[in-house]
Amino acid sequence: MNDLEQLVLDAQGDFQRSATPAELENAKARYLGKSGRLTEQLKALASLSHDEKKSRGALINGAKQQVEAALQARRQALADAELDLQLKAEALDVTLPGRRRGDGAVHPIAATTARIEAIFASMGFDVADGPEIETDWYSFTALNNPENHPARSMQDTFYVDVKDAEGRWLNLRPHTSPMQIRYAQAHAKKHAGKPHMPDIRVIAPGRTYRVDSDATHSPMFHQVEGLWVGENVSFKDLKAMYLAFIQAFFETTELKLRFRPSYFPFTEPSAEIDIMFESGPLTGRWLEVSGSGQVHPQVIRNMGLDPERYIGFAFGSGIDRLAMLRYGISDLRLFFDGDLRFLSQFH
Ligand code: 2NM
Repeated sequence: MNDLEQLVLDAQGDFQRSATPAELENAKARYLGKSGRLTEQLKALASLSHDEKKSRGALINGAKQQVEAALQARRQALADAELDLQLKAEALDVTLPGRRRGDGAVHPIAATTARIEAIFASMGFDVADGPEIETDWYSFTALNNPENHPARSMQDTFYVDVKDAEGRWLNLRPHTSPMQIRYAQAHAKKHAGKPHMPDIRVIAPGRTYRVDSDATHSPMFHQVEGLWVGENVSFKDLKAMYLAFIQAFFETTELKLRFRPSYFPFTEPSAEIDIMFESGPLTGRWLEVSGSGQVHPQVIRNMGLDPERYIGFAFGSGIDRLAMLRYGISDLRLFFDGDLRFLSQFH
Protein backbone atom coordinates (compact mmCIF):
# COMPACT_ATOMS: atom_id res chain seq x y z
CA MET A 1 0.00 0.00 0.00
CA ASN A 2 1.42 3.40 -0.94
CA ASP A 3 1.33 6.45 1.36
CA LEU A 4 -1.70 8.03 -0.34
CA GLU A 5 -3.75 4.86 -0.06
CA GLN A 6 -2.82 4.73 3.65
CA LEU A 7 -3.85 8.39 4.04
CA VAL A 8 -7.26 7.72 2.47
CA LEU A 9 -7.78 4.69 4.76
CA ASP A 10 -6.79 6.72 7.84
CA ALA A 11 -9.17 9.55 6.87
CA GLN A 12 -12.06 7.10 6.31
CA GLY A 13 -11.37 5.52 9.72
CA ASP A 14 -11.14 8.87 11.51
CA PHE A 15 -14.35 10.12 9.93
CA GLN A 16 -16.15 6.90 10.76
CA ARG A 17 -15.11 7.18 14.41
CA SER A 18 -16.30 10.80 14.66
CA ALA A 19 -19.53 10.64 16.69
CA THR A 20 -20.55 14.31 16.35
CA PRO A 21 -20.38 16.99 13.65
CA ALA A 22 -17.77 18.87 15.77
CA GLU A 23 -15.51 15.79 16.00
CA LEU A 24 -15.93 15.25 12.26
CA GLU A 25 -14.84 18.83 11.46
CA ASN A 26 -11.74 18.35 13.68
CA ALA A 27 -10.93 15.15 11.80
CA LYS A 28 -11.42 16.95 8.49
CA ALA A 29 -8.89 19.62 9.57
CA ARG A 30 -6.26 16.91 10.13
CA TYR A 31 -6.44 16.02 6.40
CA LEU A 32 -7.75 19.04 4.51
CA GLY A 33 -6.90 21.89 6.93
CA LYS A 34 -4.10 24.45 6.44
CA SER A 35 -1.47 21.98 7.65
CA GLY A 36 -3.49 18.81 7.12
CA ARG A 37 -1.89 15.67 5.74
CA LEU A 38 -3.34 16.12 2.22
CA THR A 39 -2.54 19.82 2.16
CA GLU A 40 1.05 19.02 3.08
CA GLN A 41 1.19 16.56 0.17
CA LEU A 42 0.01 19.28 -2.22
CA LYS A 43 2.56 21.75 -0.83
CA ALA A 44 5.28 19.13 -1.41
CA LEU A 45 4.50 19.17 -5.16
CA ALA A 46 6.32 22.51 -5.42
CA SER A 47 9.68 20.84 -5.21
CA LEU A 48 9.01 18.32 -8.00
CA SER A 49 9.76 18.52 -11.69
CA HIS A 50 7.10 19.34 -14.23
CA ASP A 51 6.41 15.73 -15.22
CA GLU A 52 6.50 14.42 -11.64
CA LYS A 53 4.11 17.21 -10.61
CA LYS A 54 1.64 16.04 -13.22
CA SER A 55 1.57 12.37 -12.24
CA ARG A 56 1.90 12.89 -8.47
CA GLY A 57 -0.66 15.71 -8.62
CA ALA A 58 -3.18 13.43 -10.29
CA LEU A 59 -2.64 10.78 -7.57
CA ILE A 60 -3.06 13.36 -4.77
CA ASN A 61 -6.19 14.74 -6.38
CA GLY A 62 -7.61 11.23 -6.61
CA ALA A 63 -6.91 10.71 -2.92
CA LYS A 64 -8.40 14.11 -2.10
CA GLN A 65 -11.61 13.23 -3.92
CA GLN A 66 -11.87 10.00 -1.92
CA VAL A 67 -11.30 11.85 1.37
CA GLU A 68 -13.89 14.48 0.48
CA ALA A 69 -16.36 11.78 -0.53
CA ALA A 70 -15.83 9.99 2.81
CA LEU A 71 -16.28 13.30 4.65
CA GLN A 72 -19.47 14.08 2.78
CA ALA A 73 -20.88 10.59 3.43
CA ARG A 74 -20.11 10.86 7.15
CA ARG A 75 -21.66 14.35 7.37
CA GLN A 76 -24.83 13.01 5.77
CA ALA A 77 -24.91 9.99 8.09
CA LEU A 78 -24.53 12.17 11.19
CA ALA A 79 -27.25 14.57 9.98
CA ASP A 80 -29.57 11.64 9.27
CA ALA A 81 -28.97 10.18 12.74
CA GLU A 82 -29.62 13.58 14.33
CA LEU A 83 -32.90 14.00 12.45
CA ASP A 84 -33.90 10.46 13.38
CA LEU A 85 -33.38 11.18 17.10
CA GLN A 86 -35.35 14.40 16.85
CA LEU A 87 -38.28 12.70 15.13
CA LYS A 88 -38.33 9.95 17.76
CA ALA A 89 -38.28 12.53 20.59
CA GLU A 90 -41.10 14.56 19.09
CA ALA A 91 -43.22 11.61 18.00
CA LEU A 92 -46.99 11.89 18.60
CA ASP A 93 -49.05 8.85 19.45
CA VAL A 94 -52.01 9.57 17.22
CA THR A 95 -53.82 6.52 18.62
CA LEU A 96 -54.14 8.11 22.11
CA PRO A 97 -57.69 9.31 22.85
CA GLY A 98 -57.95 13.12 22.85
CA ARG A 99 -58.64 15.20 25.95
CA ARG A 100 -62.22 16.36 25.36
CA ARG A 101 -64.72 18.39 27.31
CA GLY A 102 -67.49 16.15 28.71
CA ASP A 103 -70.86 16.25 26.99
CA GLY A 104 -73.56 18.20 28.78
CA ALA A 105 -76.92 16.54 29.34
CA VAL A 106 -80.50 17.52 29.93
CA HIS A 107 -81.36 17.68 33.65
CA PRO A 108 -83.91 14.99 34.67
CA ILE A 109 -86.41 17.70 35.72
CA ALA A 110 -86.01 19.48 32.37
CA ALA A 111 -86.43 16.15 30.55
CA THR A 112 -89.55 15.37 32.61
CA THR A 113 -90.99 18.84 31.90
CA ALA A 114 -90.39 18.37 28.17
CA ARG A 115 -92.20 15.00 28.27
CA ILE A 116 -95.17 16.54 30.09
CA GLU A 117 -95.34 19.40 27.57
CA ALA A 118 -95.24 16.95 24.64
CA ILE A 119 -98.03 14.80 26.10
CA PHE A 120 -100.32 17.80 26.72
CA ALA A 121 -99.46 19.34 23.35
CA SER A 122 -100.64 16.07 21.75
CA MET A 123 -103.99 16.59 23.53
CA GLY A 124 -104.36 20.13 22.18
CA PHE A 125 -102.99 22.06 25.14
CA ASP A 126 -100.94 25.23 24.76
CA VAL A 127 -97.86 25.72 26.98
CA ALA A 128 -97.68 29.03 28.87
CA ASP A 129 -94.61 30.57 30.43
CA GLY A 130 -94.40 33.71 32.57
CA PRO A 131 -92.89 35.64 35.49
CA GLU A 132 -91.57 33.91 38.61
CA ILE A 133 -91.80 37.17 40.57
CA GLU A 134 -95.49 37.97 40.91
CA THR A 135 -97.83 40.56 42.30
CA ASP A 136 -100.04 39.80 45.28
CA TRP A 137 -103.14 39.93 43.07
CA TYR A 138 -101.99 37.23 40.62
CA SER A 139 -100.55 34.87 43.26
CA PHE A 140 -103.38 35.19 45.82
CA THR A 141 -106.30 37.58 45.28
CA ALA A 142 -107.21 36.37 41.77
CA LEU A 143 -107.08 32.80 43.10
CA ASN A 144 -109.65 33.54 45.76
CA ASN A 145 -107.21 33.37 48.68
CA PRO A 146 -108.70 35.26 51.63
CA GLU A 147 -106.67 38.09 53.18
CA ASN A 148 -105.89 35.92 56.24
CA HIS A 149 -105.10 32.70 54.32
CA PRO A 150 -101.89 31.01 55.61
CA ALA A 151 -100.46 30.85 52.07
CA ARG A 152 -100.10 34.63 52.27
CA SER A 153 -97.95 34.44 55.41
CA MET A 154 -94.19 34.93 55.38
CA GLN A 155 -93.76 31.40 56.78
CA ASP A 156 -95.23 29.99 53.58
CA THR A 157 -94.31 32.39 50.80
CA PHE A 158 -91.06 34.17 49.87
CA TYR A 159 -91.51 37.92 49.49
CA VAL A 160 -89.36 40.35 47.51
CA ASP A 161 -88.41 43.66 49.09
CA VAL A 162 -90.22 45.59 46.36
CA LYS A 163 -93.86 46.72 46.34
CA ASP A 164 -96.33 46.55 43.47
CA ALA A 165 -98.68 49.36 42.33
CA GLU A 166 -101.13 48.46 45.10
CA GLY A 167 -98.42 48.80 47.75
CA ARG A 168 -98.12 45.05 48.33
CA TRP A 169 -94.84 43.10 48.42
CA LEU A 170 -93.99 41.18 45.29
CA ASN A 171 -93.67 37.42 45.87
CA LEU A 172 -91.87 34.42 44.37
CA ARG A 173 -94.87 32.61 42.91
CA PRO A 174 -95.90 29.73 45.21
CA HIS A 175 -97.68 27.96 42.30
CA THR A 176 -97.95 28.48 38.54
CA SER A 177 -101.66 29.43 38.75
CA PRO A 178 -100.83 33.15 38.25
CA MET A 179 -99.77 32.15 34.75
CA GLN A 180 -103.11 30.40 34.21
CA ILE A 181 -104.89 33.62 35.18
CA ARG A 182 -102.68 35.71 32.86
CA TYR A 183 -103.22 33.29 29.98
CA ALA A 184 -107.01 33.12 30.52
CA GLN A 185 -107.25 36.93 30.74
CA ALA A 186 -105.41 37.33 27.43
CA HIS A 187 -107.59 34.66 25.83
CA ALA A 188 -110.80 36.28 27.11
CA LYS A 189 -109.67 39.69 25.87
CA LYS A 190 -108.70 38.34 22.45
CA HIS A 191 -112.16 36.83 21.92
CA ALA A 192 -114.26 39.48 23.73
CA GLY A 193 -117.39 40.45 21.80
CA LYS A 194 -117.19 37.45 19.44
CA PRO A 195 -120.16 35.03 19.38
CA HIS A 196 -117.92 32.11 20.27
CA MET A 197 -114.77 31.73 22.31
CA PRO A 198 -112.68 28.61 21.71
CA ASP A 199 -112.01 26.54 24.83
CA ILE A 200 -109.00 27.46 26.91
CA ARG A 201 -106.67 24.48 27.13
CA VAL A 202 -103.32 25.34 28.62
CA ILE A 203 -100.64 24.02 30.92
CA ALA A 204 -98.26 26.20 32.90
CA PRO A 205 -95.07 24.36 33.90
CA GLY A 206 -92.24 26.03 35.78
CA ARG A 207 -90.35 26.92 38.92
CA THR A 208 -92.31 27.69 42.07
CA TYR A 209 -91.22 28.70 45.57
CA ARG A 210 -92.35 27.99 49.11
CA VAL A 211 -90.73 28.28 52.55
CA ASP A 212 -90.29 24.53 53.02
CA SER A 213 -87.27 22.22 53.09
CA ASP A 214 -86.87 18.48 53.81
CA ALA A 215 -86.41 15.21 51.89
CA THR A 216 -89.69 15.72 50.03
CA HIS A 217 -89.90 19.56 49.96
CA SER A 218 -87.49 22.01 48.40
CA PRO A 219 -87.78 25.84 48.66
CA MET A 220 -87.65 25.85 44.86
CA PHE A 221 -89.65 23.13 43.15
CA HIS A 222 -91.49 22.59 39.86
CA GLN A 223 -95.16 22.53 39.16
CA VAL A 224 -97.33 21.94 36.19
CA GLU A 225 -100.85 23.23 36.30
CA GLY A 226 -103.47 22.52 33.67
CA LEU A 227 -106.58 24.53 32.89
CA TRP A 228 -109.52 23.72 30.65
CA VAL A 229 -112.28 26.31 30.35
CA GLY A 230 -115.31 26.10 28.03
CA GLU A 231 -119.09 26.20 27.89
CA ASN A 232 -119.40 22.43 27.87
CA VAL A 233 -116.69 20.87 29.94
CA SER A 234 -117.27 18.72 33.00
CA PHE A 235 -115.46 16.69 35.63
CA LYS A 236 -115.44 13.72 33.27
CA ASP A 237 -113.26 15.71 30.85
CA LEU A 238 -110.80 16.43 33.66
CA LYS A 239 -110.76 12.77 34.64
CA ALA A 240 -110.34 11.46 31.08
CA MET A 241 -107.69 14.06 30.30
CA TYR A 242 -105.71 13.38 33.48
CA LEU A 243 -105.93 9.61 33.01
CA ALA A 244 -104.66 9.91 29.42
CA PHE A 245 -101.82 12.11 30.64
CA ILE A 246 -100.73 9.95 33.56
CA GLN A 247 -100.85 6.75 31.48
CA ALA A 248 -98.75 8.37 28.76
CA PHE A 249 -96.36 9.76 31.38
CA PHE A 250 -95.75 6.40 33.07
CA GLU A 251 -96.02 4.49 29.78
CA THR A 252 -98.61 2.06 31.10
CA THR A 253 -102.37 1.60 30.99
CA GLU A 254 -102.13 -0.63 34.07
CA LEU A 255 -102.95 2.09 36.57
CA LYS A 256 -106.16 3.56 37.96
CA LEU A 257 -107.23 6.99 39.19
CA ARG A 258 -109.07 8.00 42.33
CA PHE A 259 -110.54 11.44 43.09
CA ARG A 260 -110.54 12.14 46.82
CA PRO A 261 -112.45 15.17 48.18
CA SER A 262 -110.21 18.02 49.26
CA TYR A 263 -110.13 21.79 49.61
CA PHE A 264 -108.47 24.62 47.66
CA PRO A 265 -109.60 28.26 47.75
CA PHE A 266 -109.54 28.42 43.92
CA THR A 267 -111.64 25.33 43.19
CA GLU A 268 -115.07 24.12 44.31
CA PRO A 269 -115.47 21.22 44.50
CA SER A 270 -111.85 20.19 44.95
CA ALA A 271 -110.20 16.78 44.83
CA GLU A 272 -106.83 15.15 45.26
CA ILE A 273 -105.94 12.79 42.43
CA ASP A 274 -104.39 9.48 43.53
CA ILE A 275 -103.08 6.79 41.23
CA MET A 276 -102.46 3.10 41.83
CA PHE A 277 -100.24 0.98 39.59
CA GLU A 278 -101.62 -2.47 38.83
CA SER A 279 -98.20 -3.78 37.84
CA GLY A 280 -94.57 -2.90 38.42
CA PRO A 281 -92.58 -2.00 41.56
CA LEU A 282 -95.09 0.55 42.93
CA THR A 283 -98.11 -1.78 42.77
CA GLY A 284 -100.86 -1.70 45.40
CA ARG A 285 -100.37 1.71 47.08
CA TRP A 286 -102.42 4.82 46.36
CA LEU A 287 -100.01 7.61 45.43
CA GLU A 288 -101.07 11.25 45.57
CA VAL A 289 -100.00 12.89 42.31
CA SER A 290 -102.15 16.02 41.91
CA GLY A 291 -104.69 18.46 43.25
CA SER A 292 -107.65 19.36 41.07
CA GLY A 293 -111.12 20.78 40.96
CA GLN A 294 -113.74 22.88 39.26
CA VAL A 295 -112.43 26.44 39.03
CA HIS A 296 -114.26 28.67 41.56
CA PRO A 297 -116.75 31.09 39.91
CA GLN A 298 -114.92 34.05 41.45
CA VAL A 299 -111.67 32.85 39.78
CA ILE A 300 -113.50 32.52 36.44
CA ARG A 301 -114.67 36.12 36.93
CA ASN A 302 -111.09 37.19 37.71
CA MET A 303 -110.06 35.68 34.37
CA GLY A 304 -112.44 38.15 32.70
CA LEU A 305 -115.07 35.49 31.95
CA ASP A 306 -118.73 35.10 32.91
CA PRO A 307 -119.08 32.23 35.41
CA GLU A 308 -122.73 31.80 34.35
CA ARG A 309 -121.50 30.82 30.89
CA TYR A 310 -118.05 29.30 31.36
CA ILE A 311 -116.97 26.41 33.51
CA GLY A 312 -113.38 25.46 34.17
CA PHE A 313 -111.40 22.51 35.44
CA ALA A 314 -107.88 22.67 36.69
CA PHE A 315 -105.20 20.51 38.21
CA GLY A 316 -101.79 21.10 39.73
CA SER A 317 -99.05 18.46 39.92
CA GLY A 318 -95.50 18.51 41.25
CA ILE A 319 -93.10 17.81 38.39
CA ASP A 320 -90.36 16.80 40.84
CA ARG A 321 -92.68 14.28 42.50
CA LEU A 322 -93.69 12.82 39.12
CA ALA A 323 -90.00 12.54 38.20
CA MET A 324 -89.21 10.84 41.56
CA LEU A 325 -91.94 8.25 40.95
CA ARG A 326 -90.89 7.68 37.36
CA TYR A 327 -87.17 7.25 38.14
CA GLY A 328 -87.58 5.67 41.62
CA ILE A 329 -85.84 8.46 43.56
CA SER A 330 -86.51 8.84 47.29
CA ASP A 331 -84.86 12.19 48.08
CA LEU A 332 -86.04 15.29 46.20
CA ARG A 333 -82.89 17.22 47.13
CA LEU A 334 -80.76 15.02 44.84
CA PHE A 335 -82.27 16.89 41.88
CA PHE A 336 -80.89 20.21 43.11
CA ASP A 337 -77.51 19.26 44.67
CA GLY A 338 -75.73 19.31 41.29
CA ASP A 339 -73.85 16.07 42.09
CA LEU A 340 -72.68 14.54 38.81
CA ARG A 341 -72.66 11.02 40.32
CA PHE A 342 -76.44 11.39 40.49
CA LEU A 343 -77.11 13.50 37.42
CA SER A 344 -74.97 11.47 35.00
CA GLN A 345 -77.23 8.46 35.57
CA PHE A 346 -79.90 10.14 33.42
CA HIS A 347 -77.91 10.51 30.17
C1 2NM B 1 -104.09 22.88 41.97
C2 2NM B 1 -105.22 22.21 42.42
C3 2NM B 1 -106.45 22.61 41.90
C4 2NM B 1 -105.43 25.37 39.63
C5 2NM B 1 -106.40 26.32 39.56
C6 2NM B 1 -106.02 27.16 38.54
C7 2NM B 1 -106.70 28.36 38.05
F1 2NM B 1 -105.79 29.23 37.61
F2 2NM B 1 -107.46 28.04 37.06
F3 2NM B 1 -107.39 28.87 39.00
N1 2NM B 1 -104.88 26.68 38.05
N2 2NM B 1 -104.52 25.58 38.72
C8 2NM B 1 -105.38 24.25 40.57
C9 2NM B 1 -106.52 23.63 40.98
C10 2NM B 1 -104.17 23.89 41.06
O1 2NM B 1 -102.84 22.58 42.43
C11 2NM B 1 -102.66 21.70 43.49
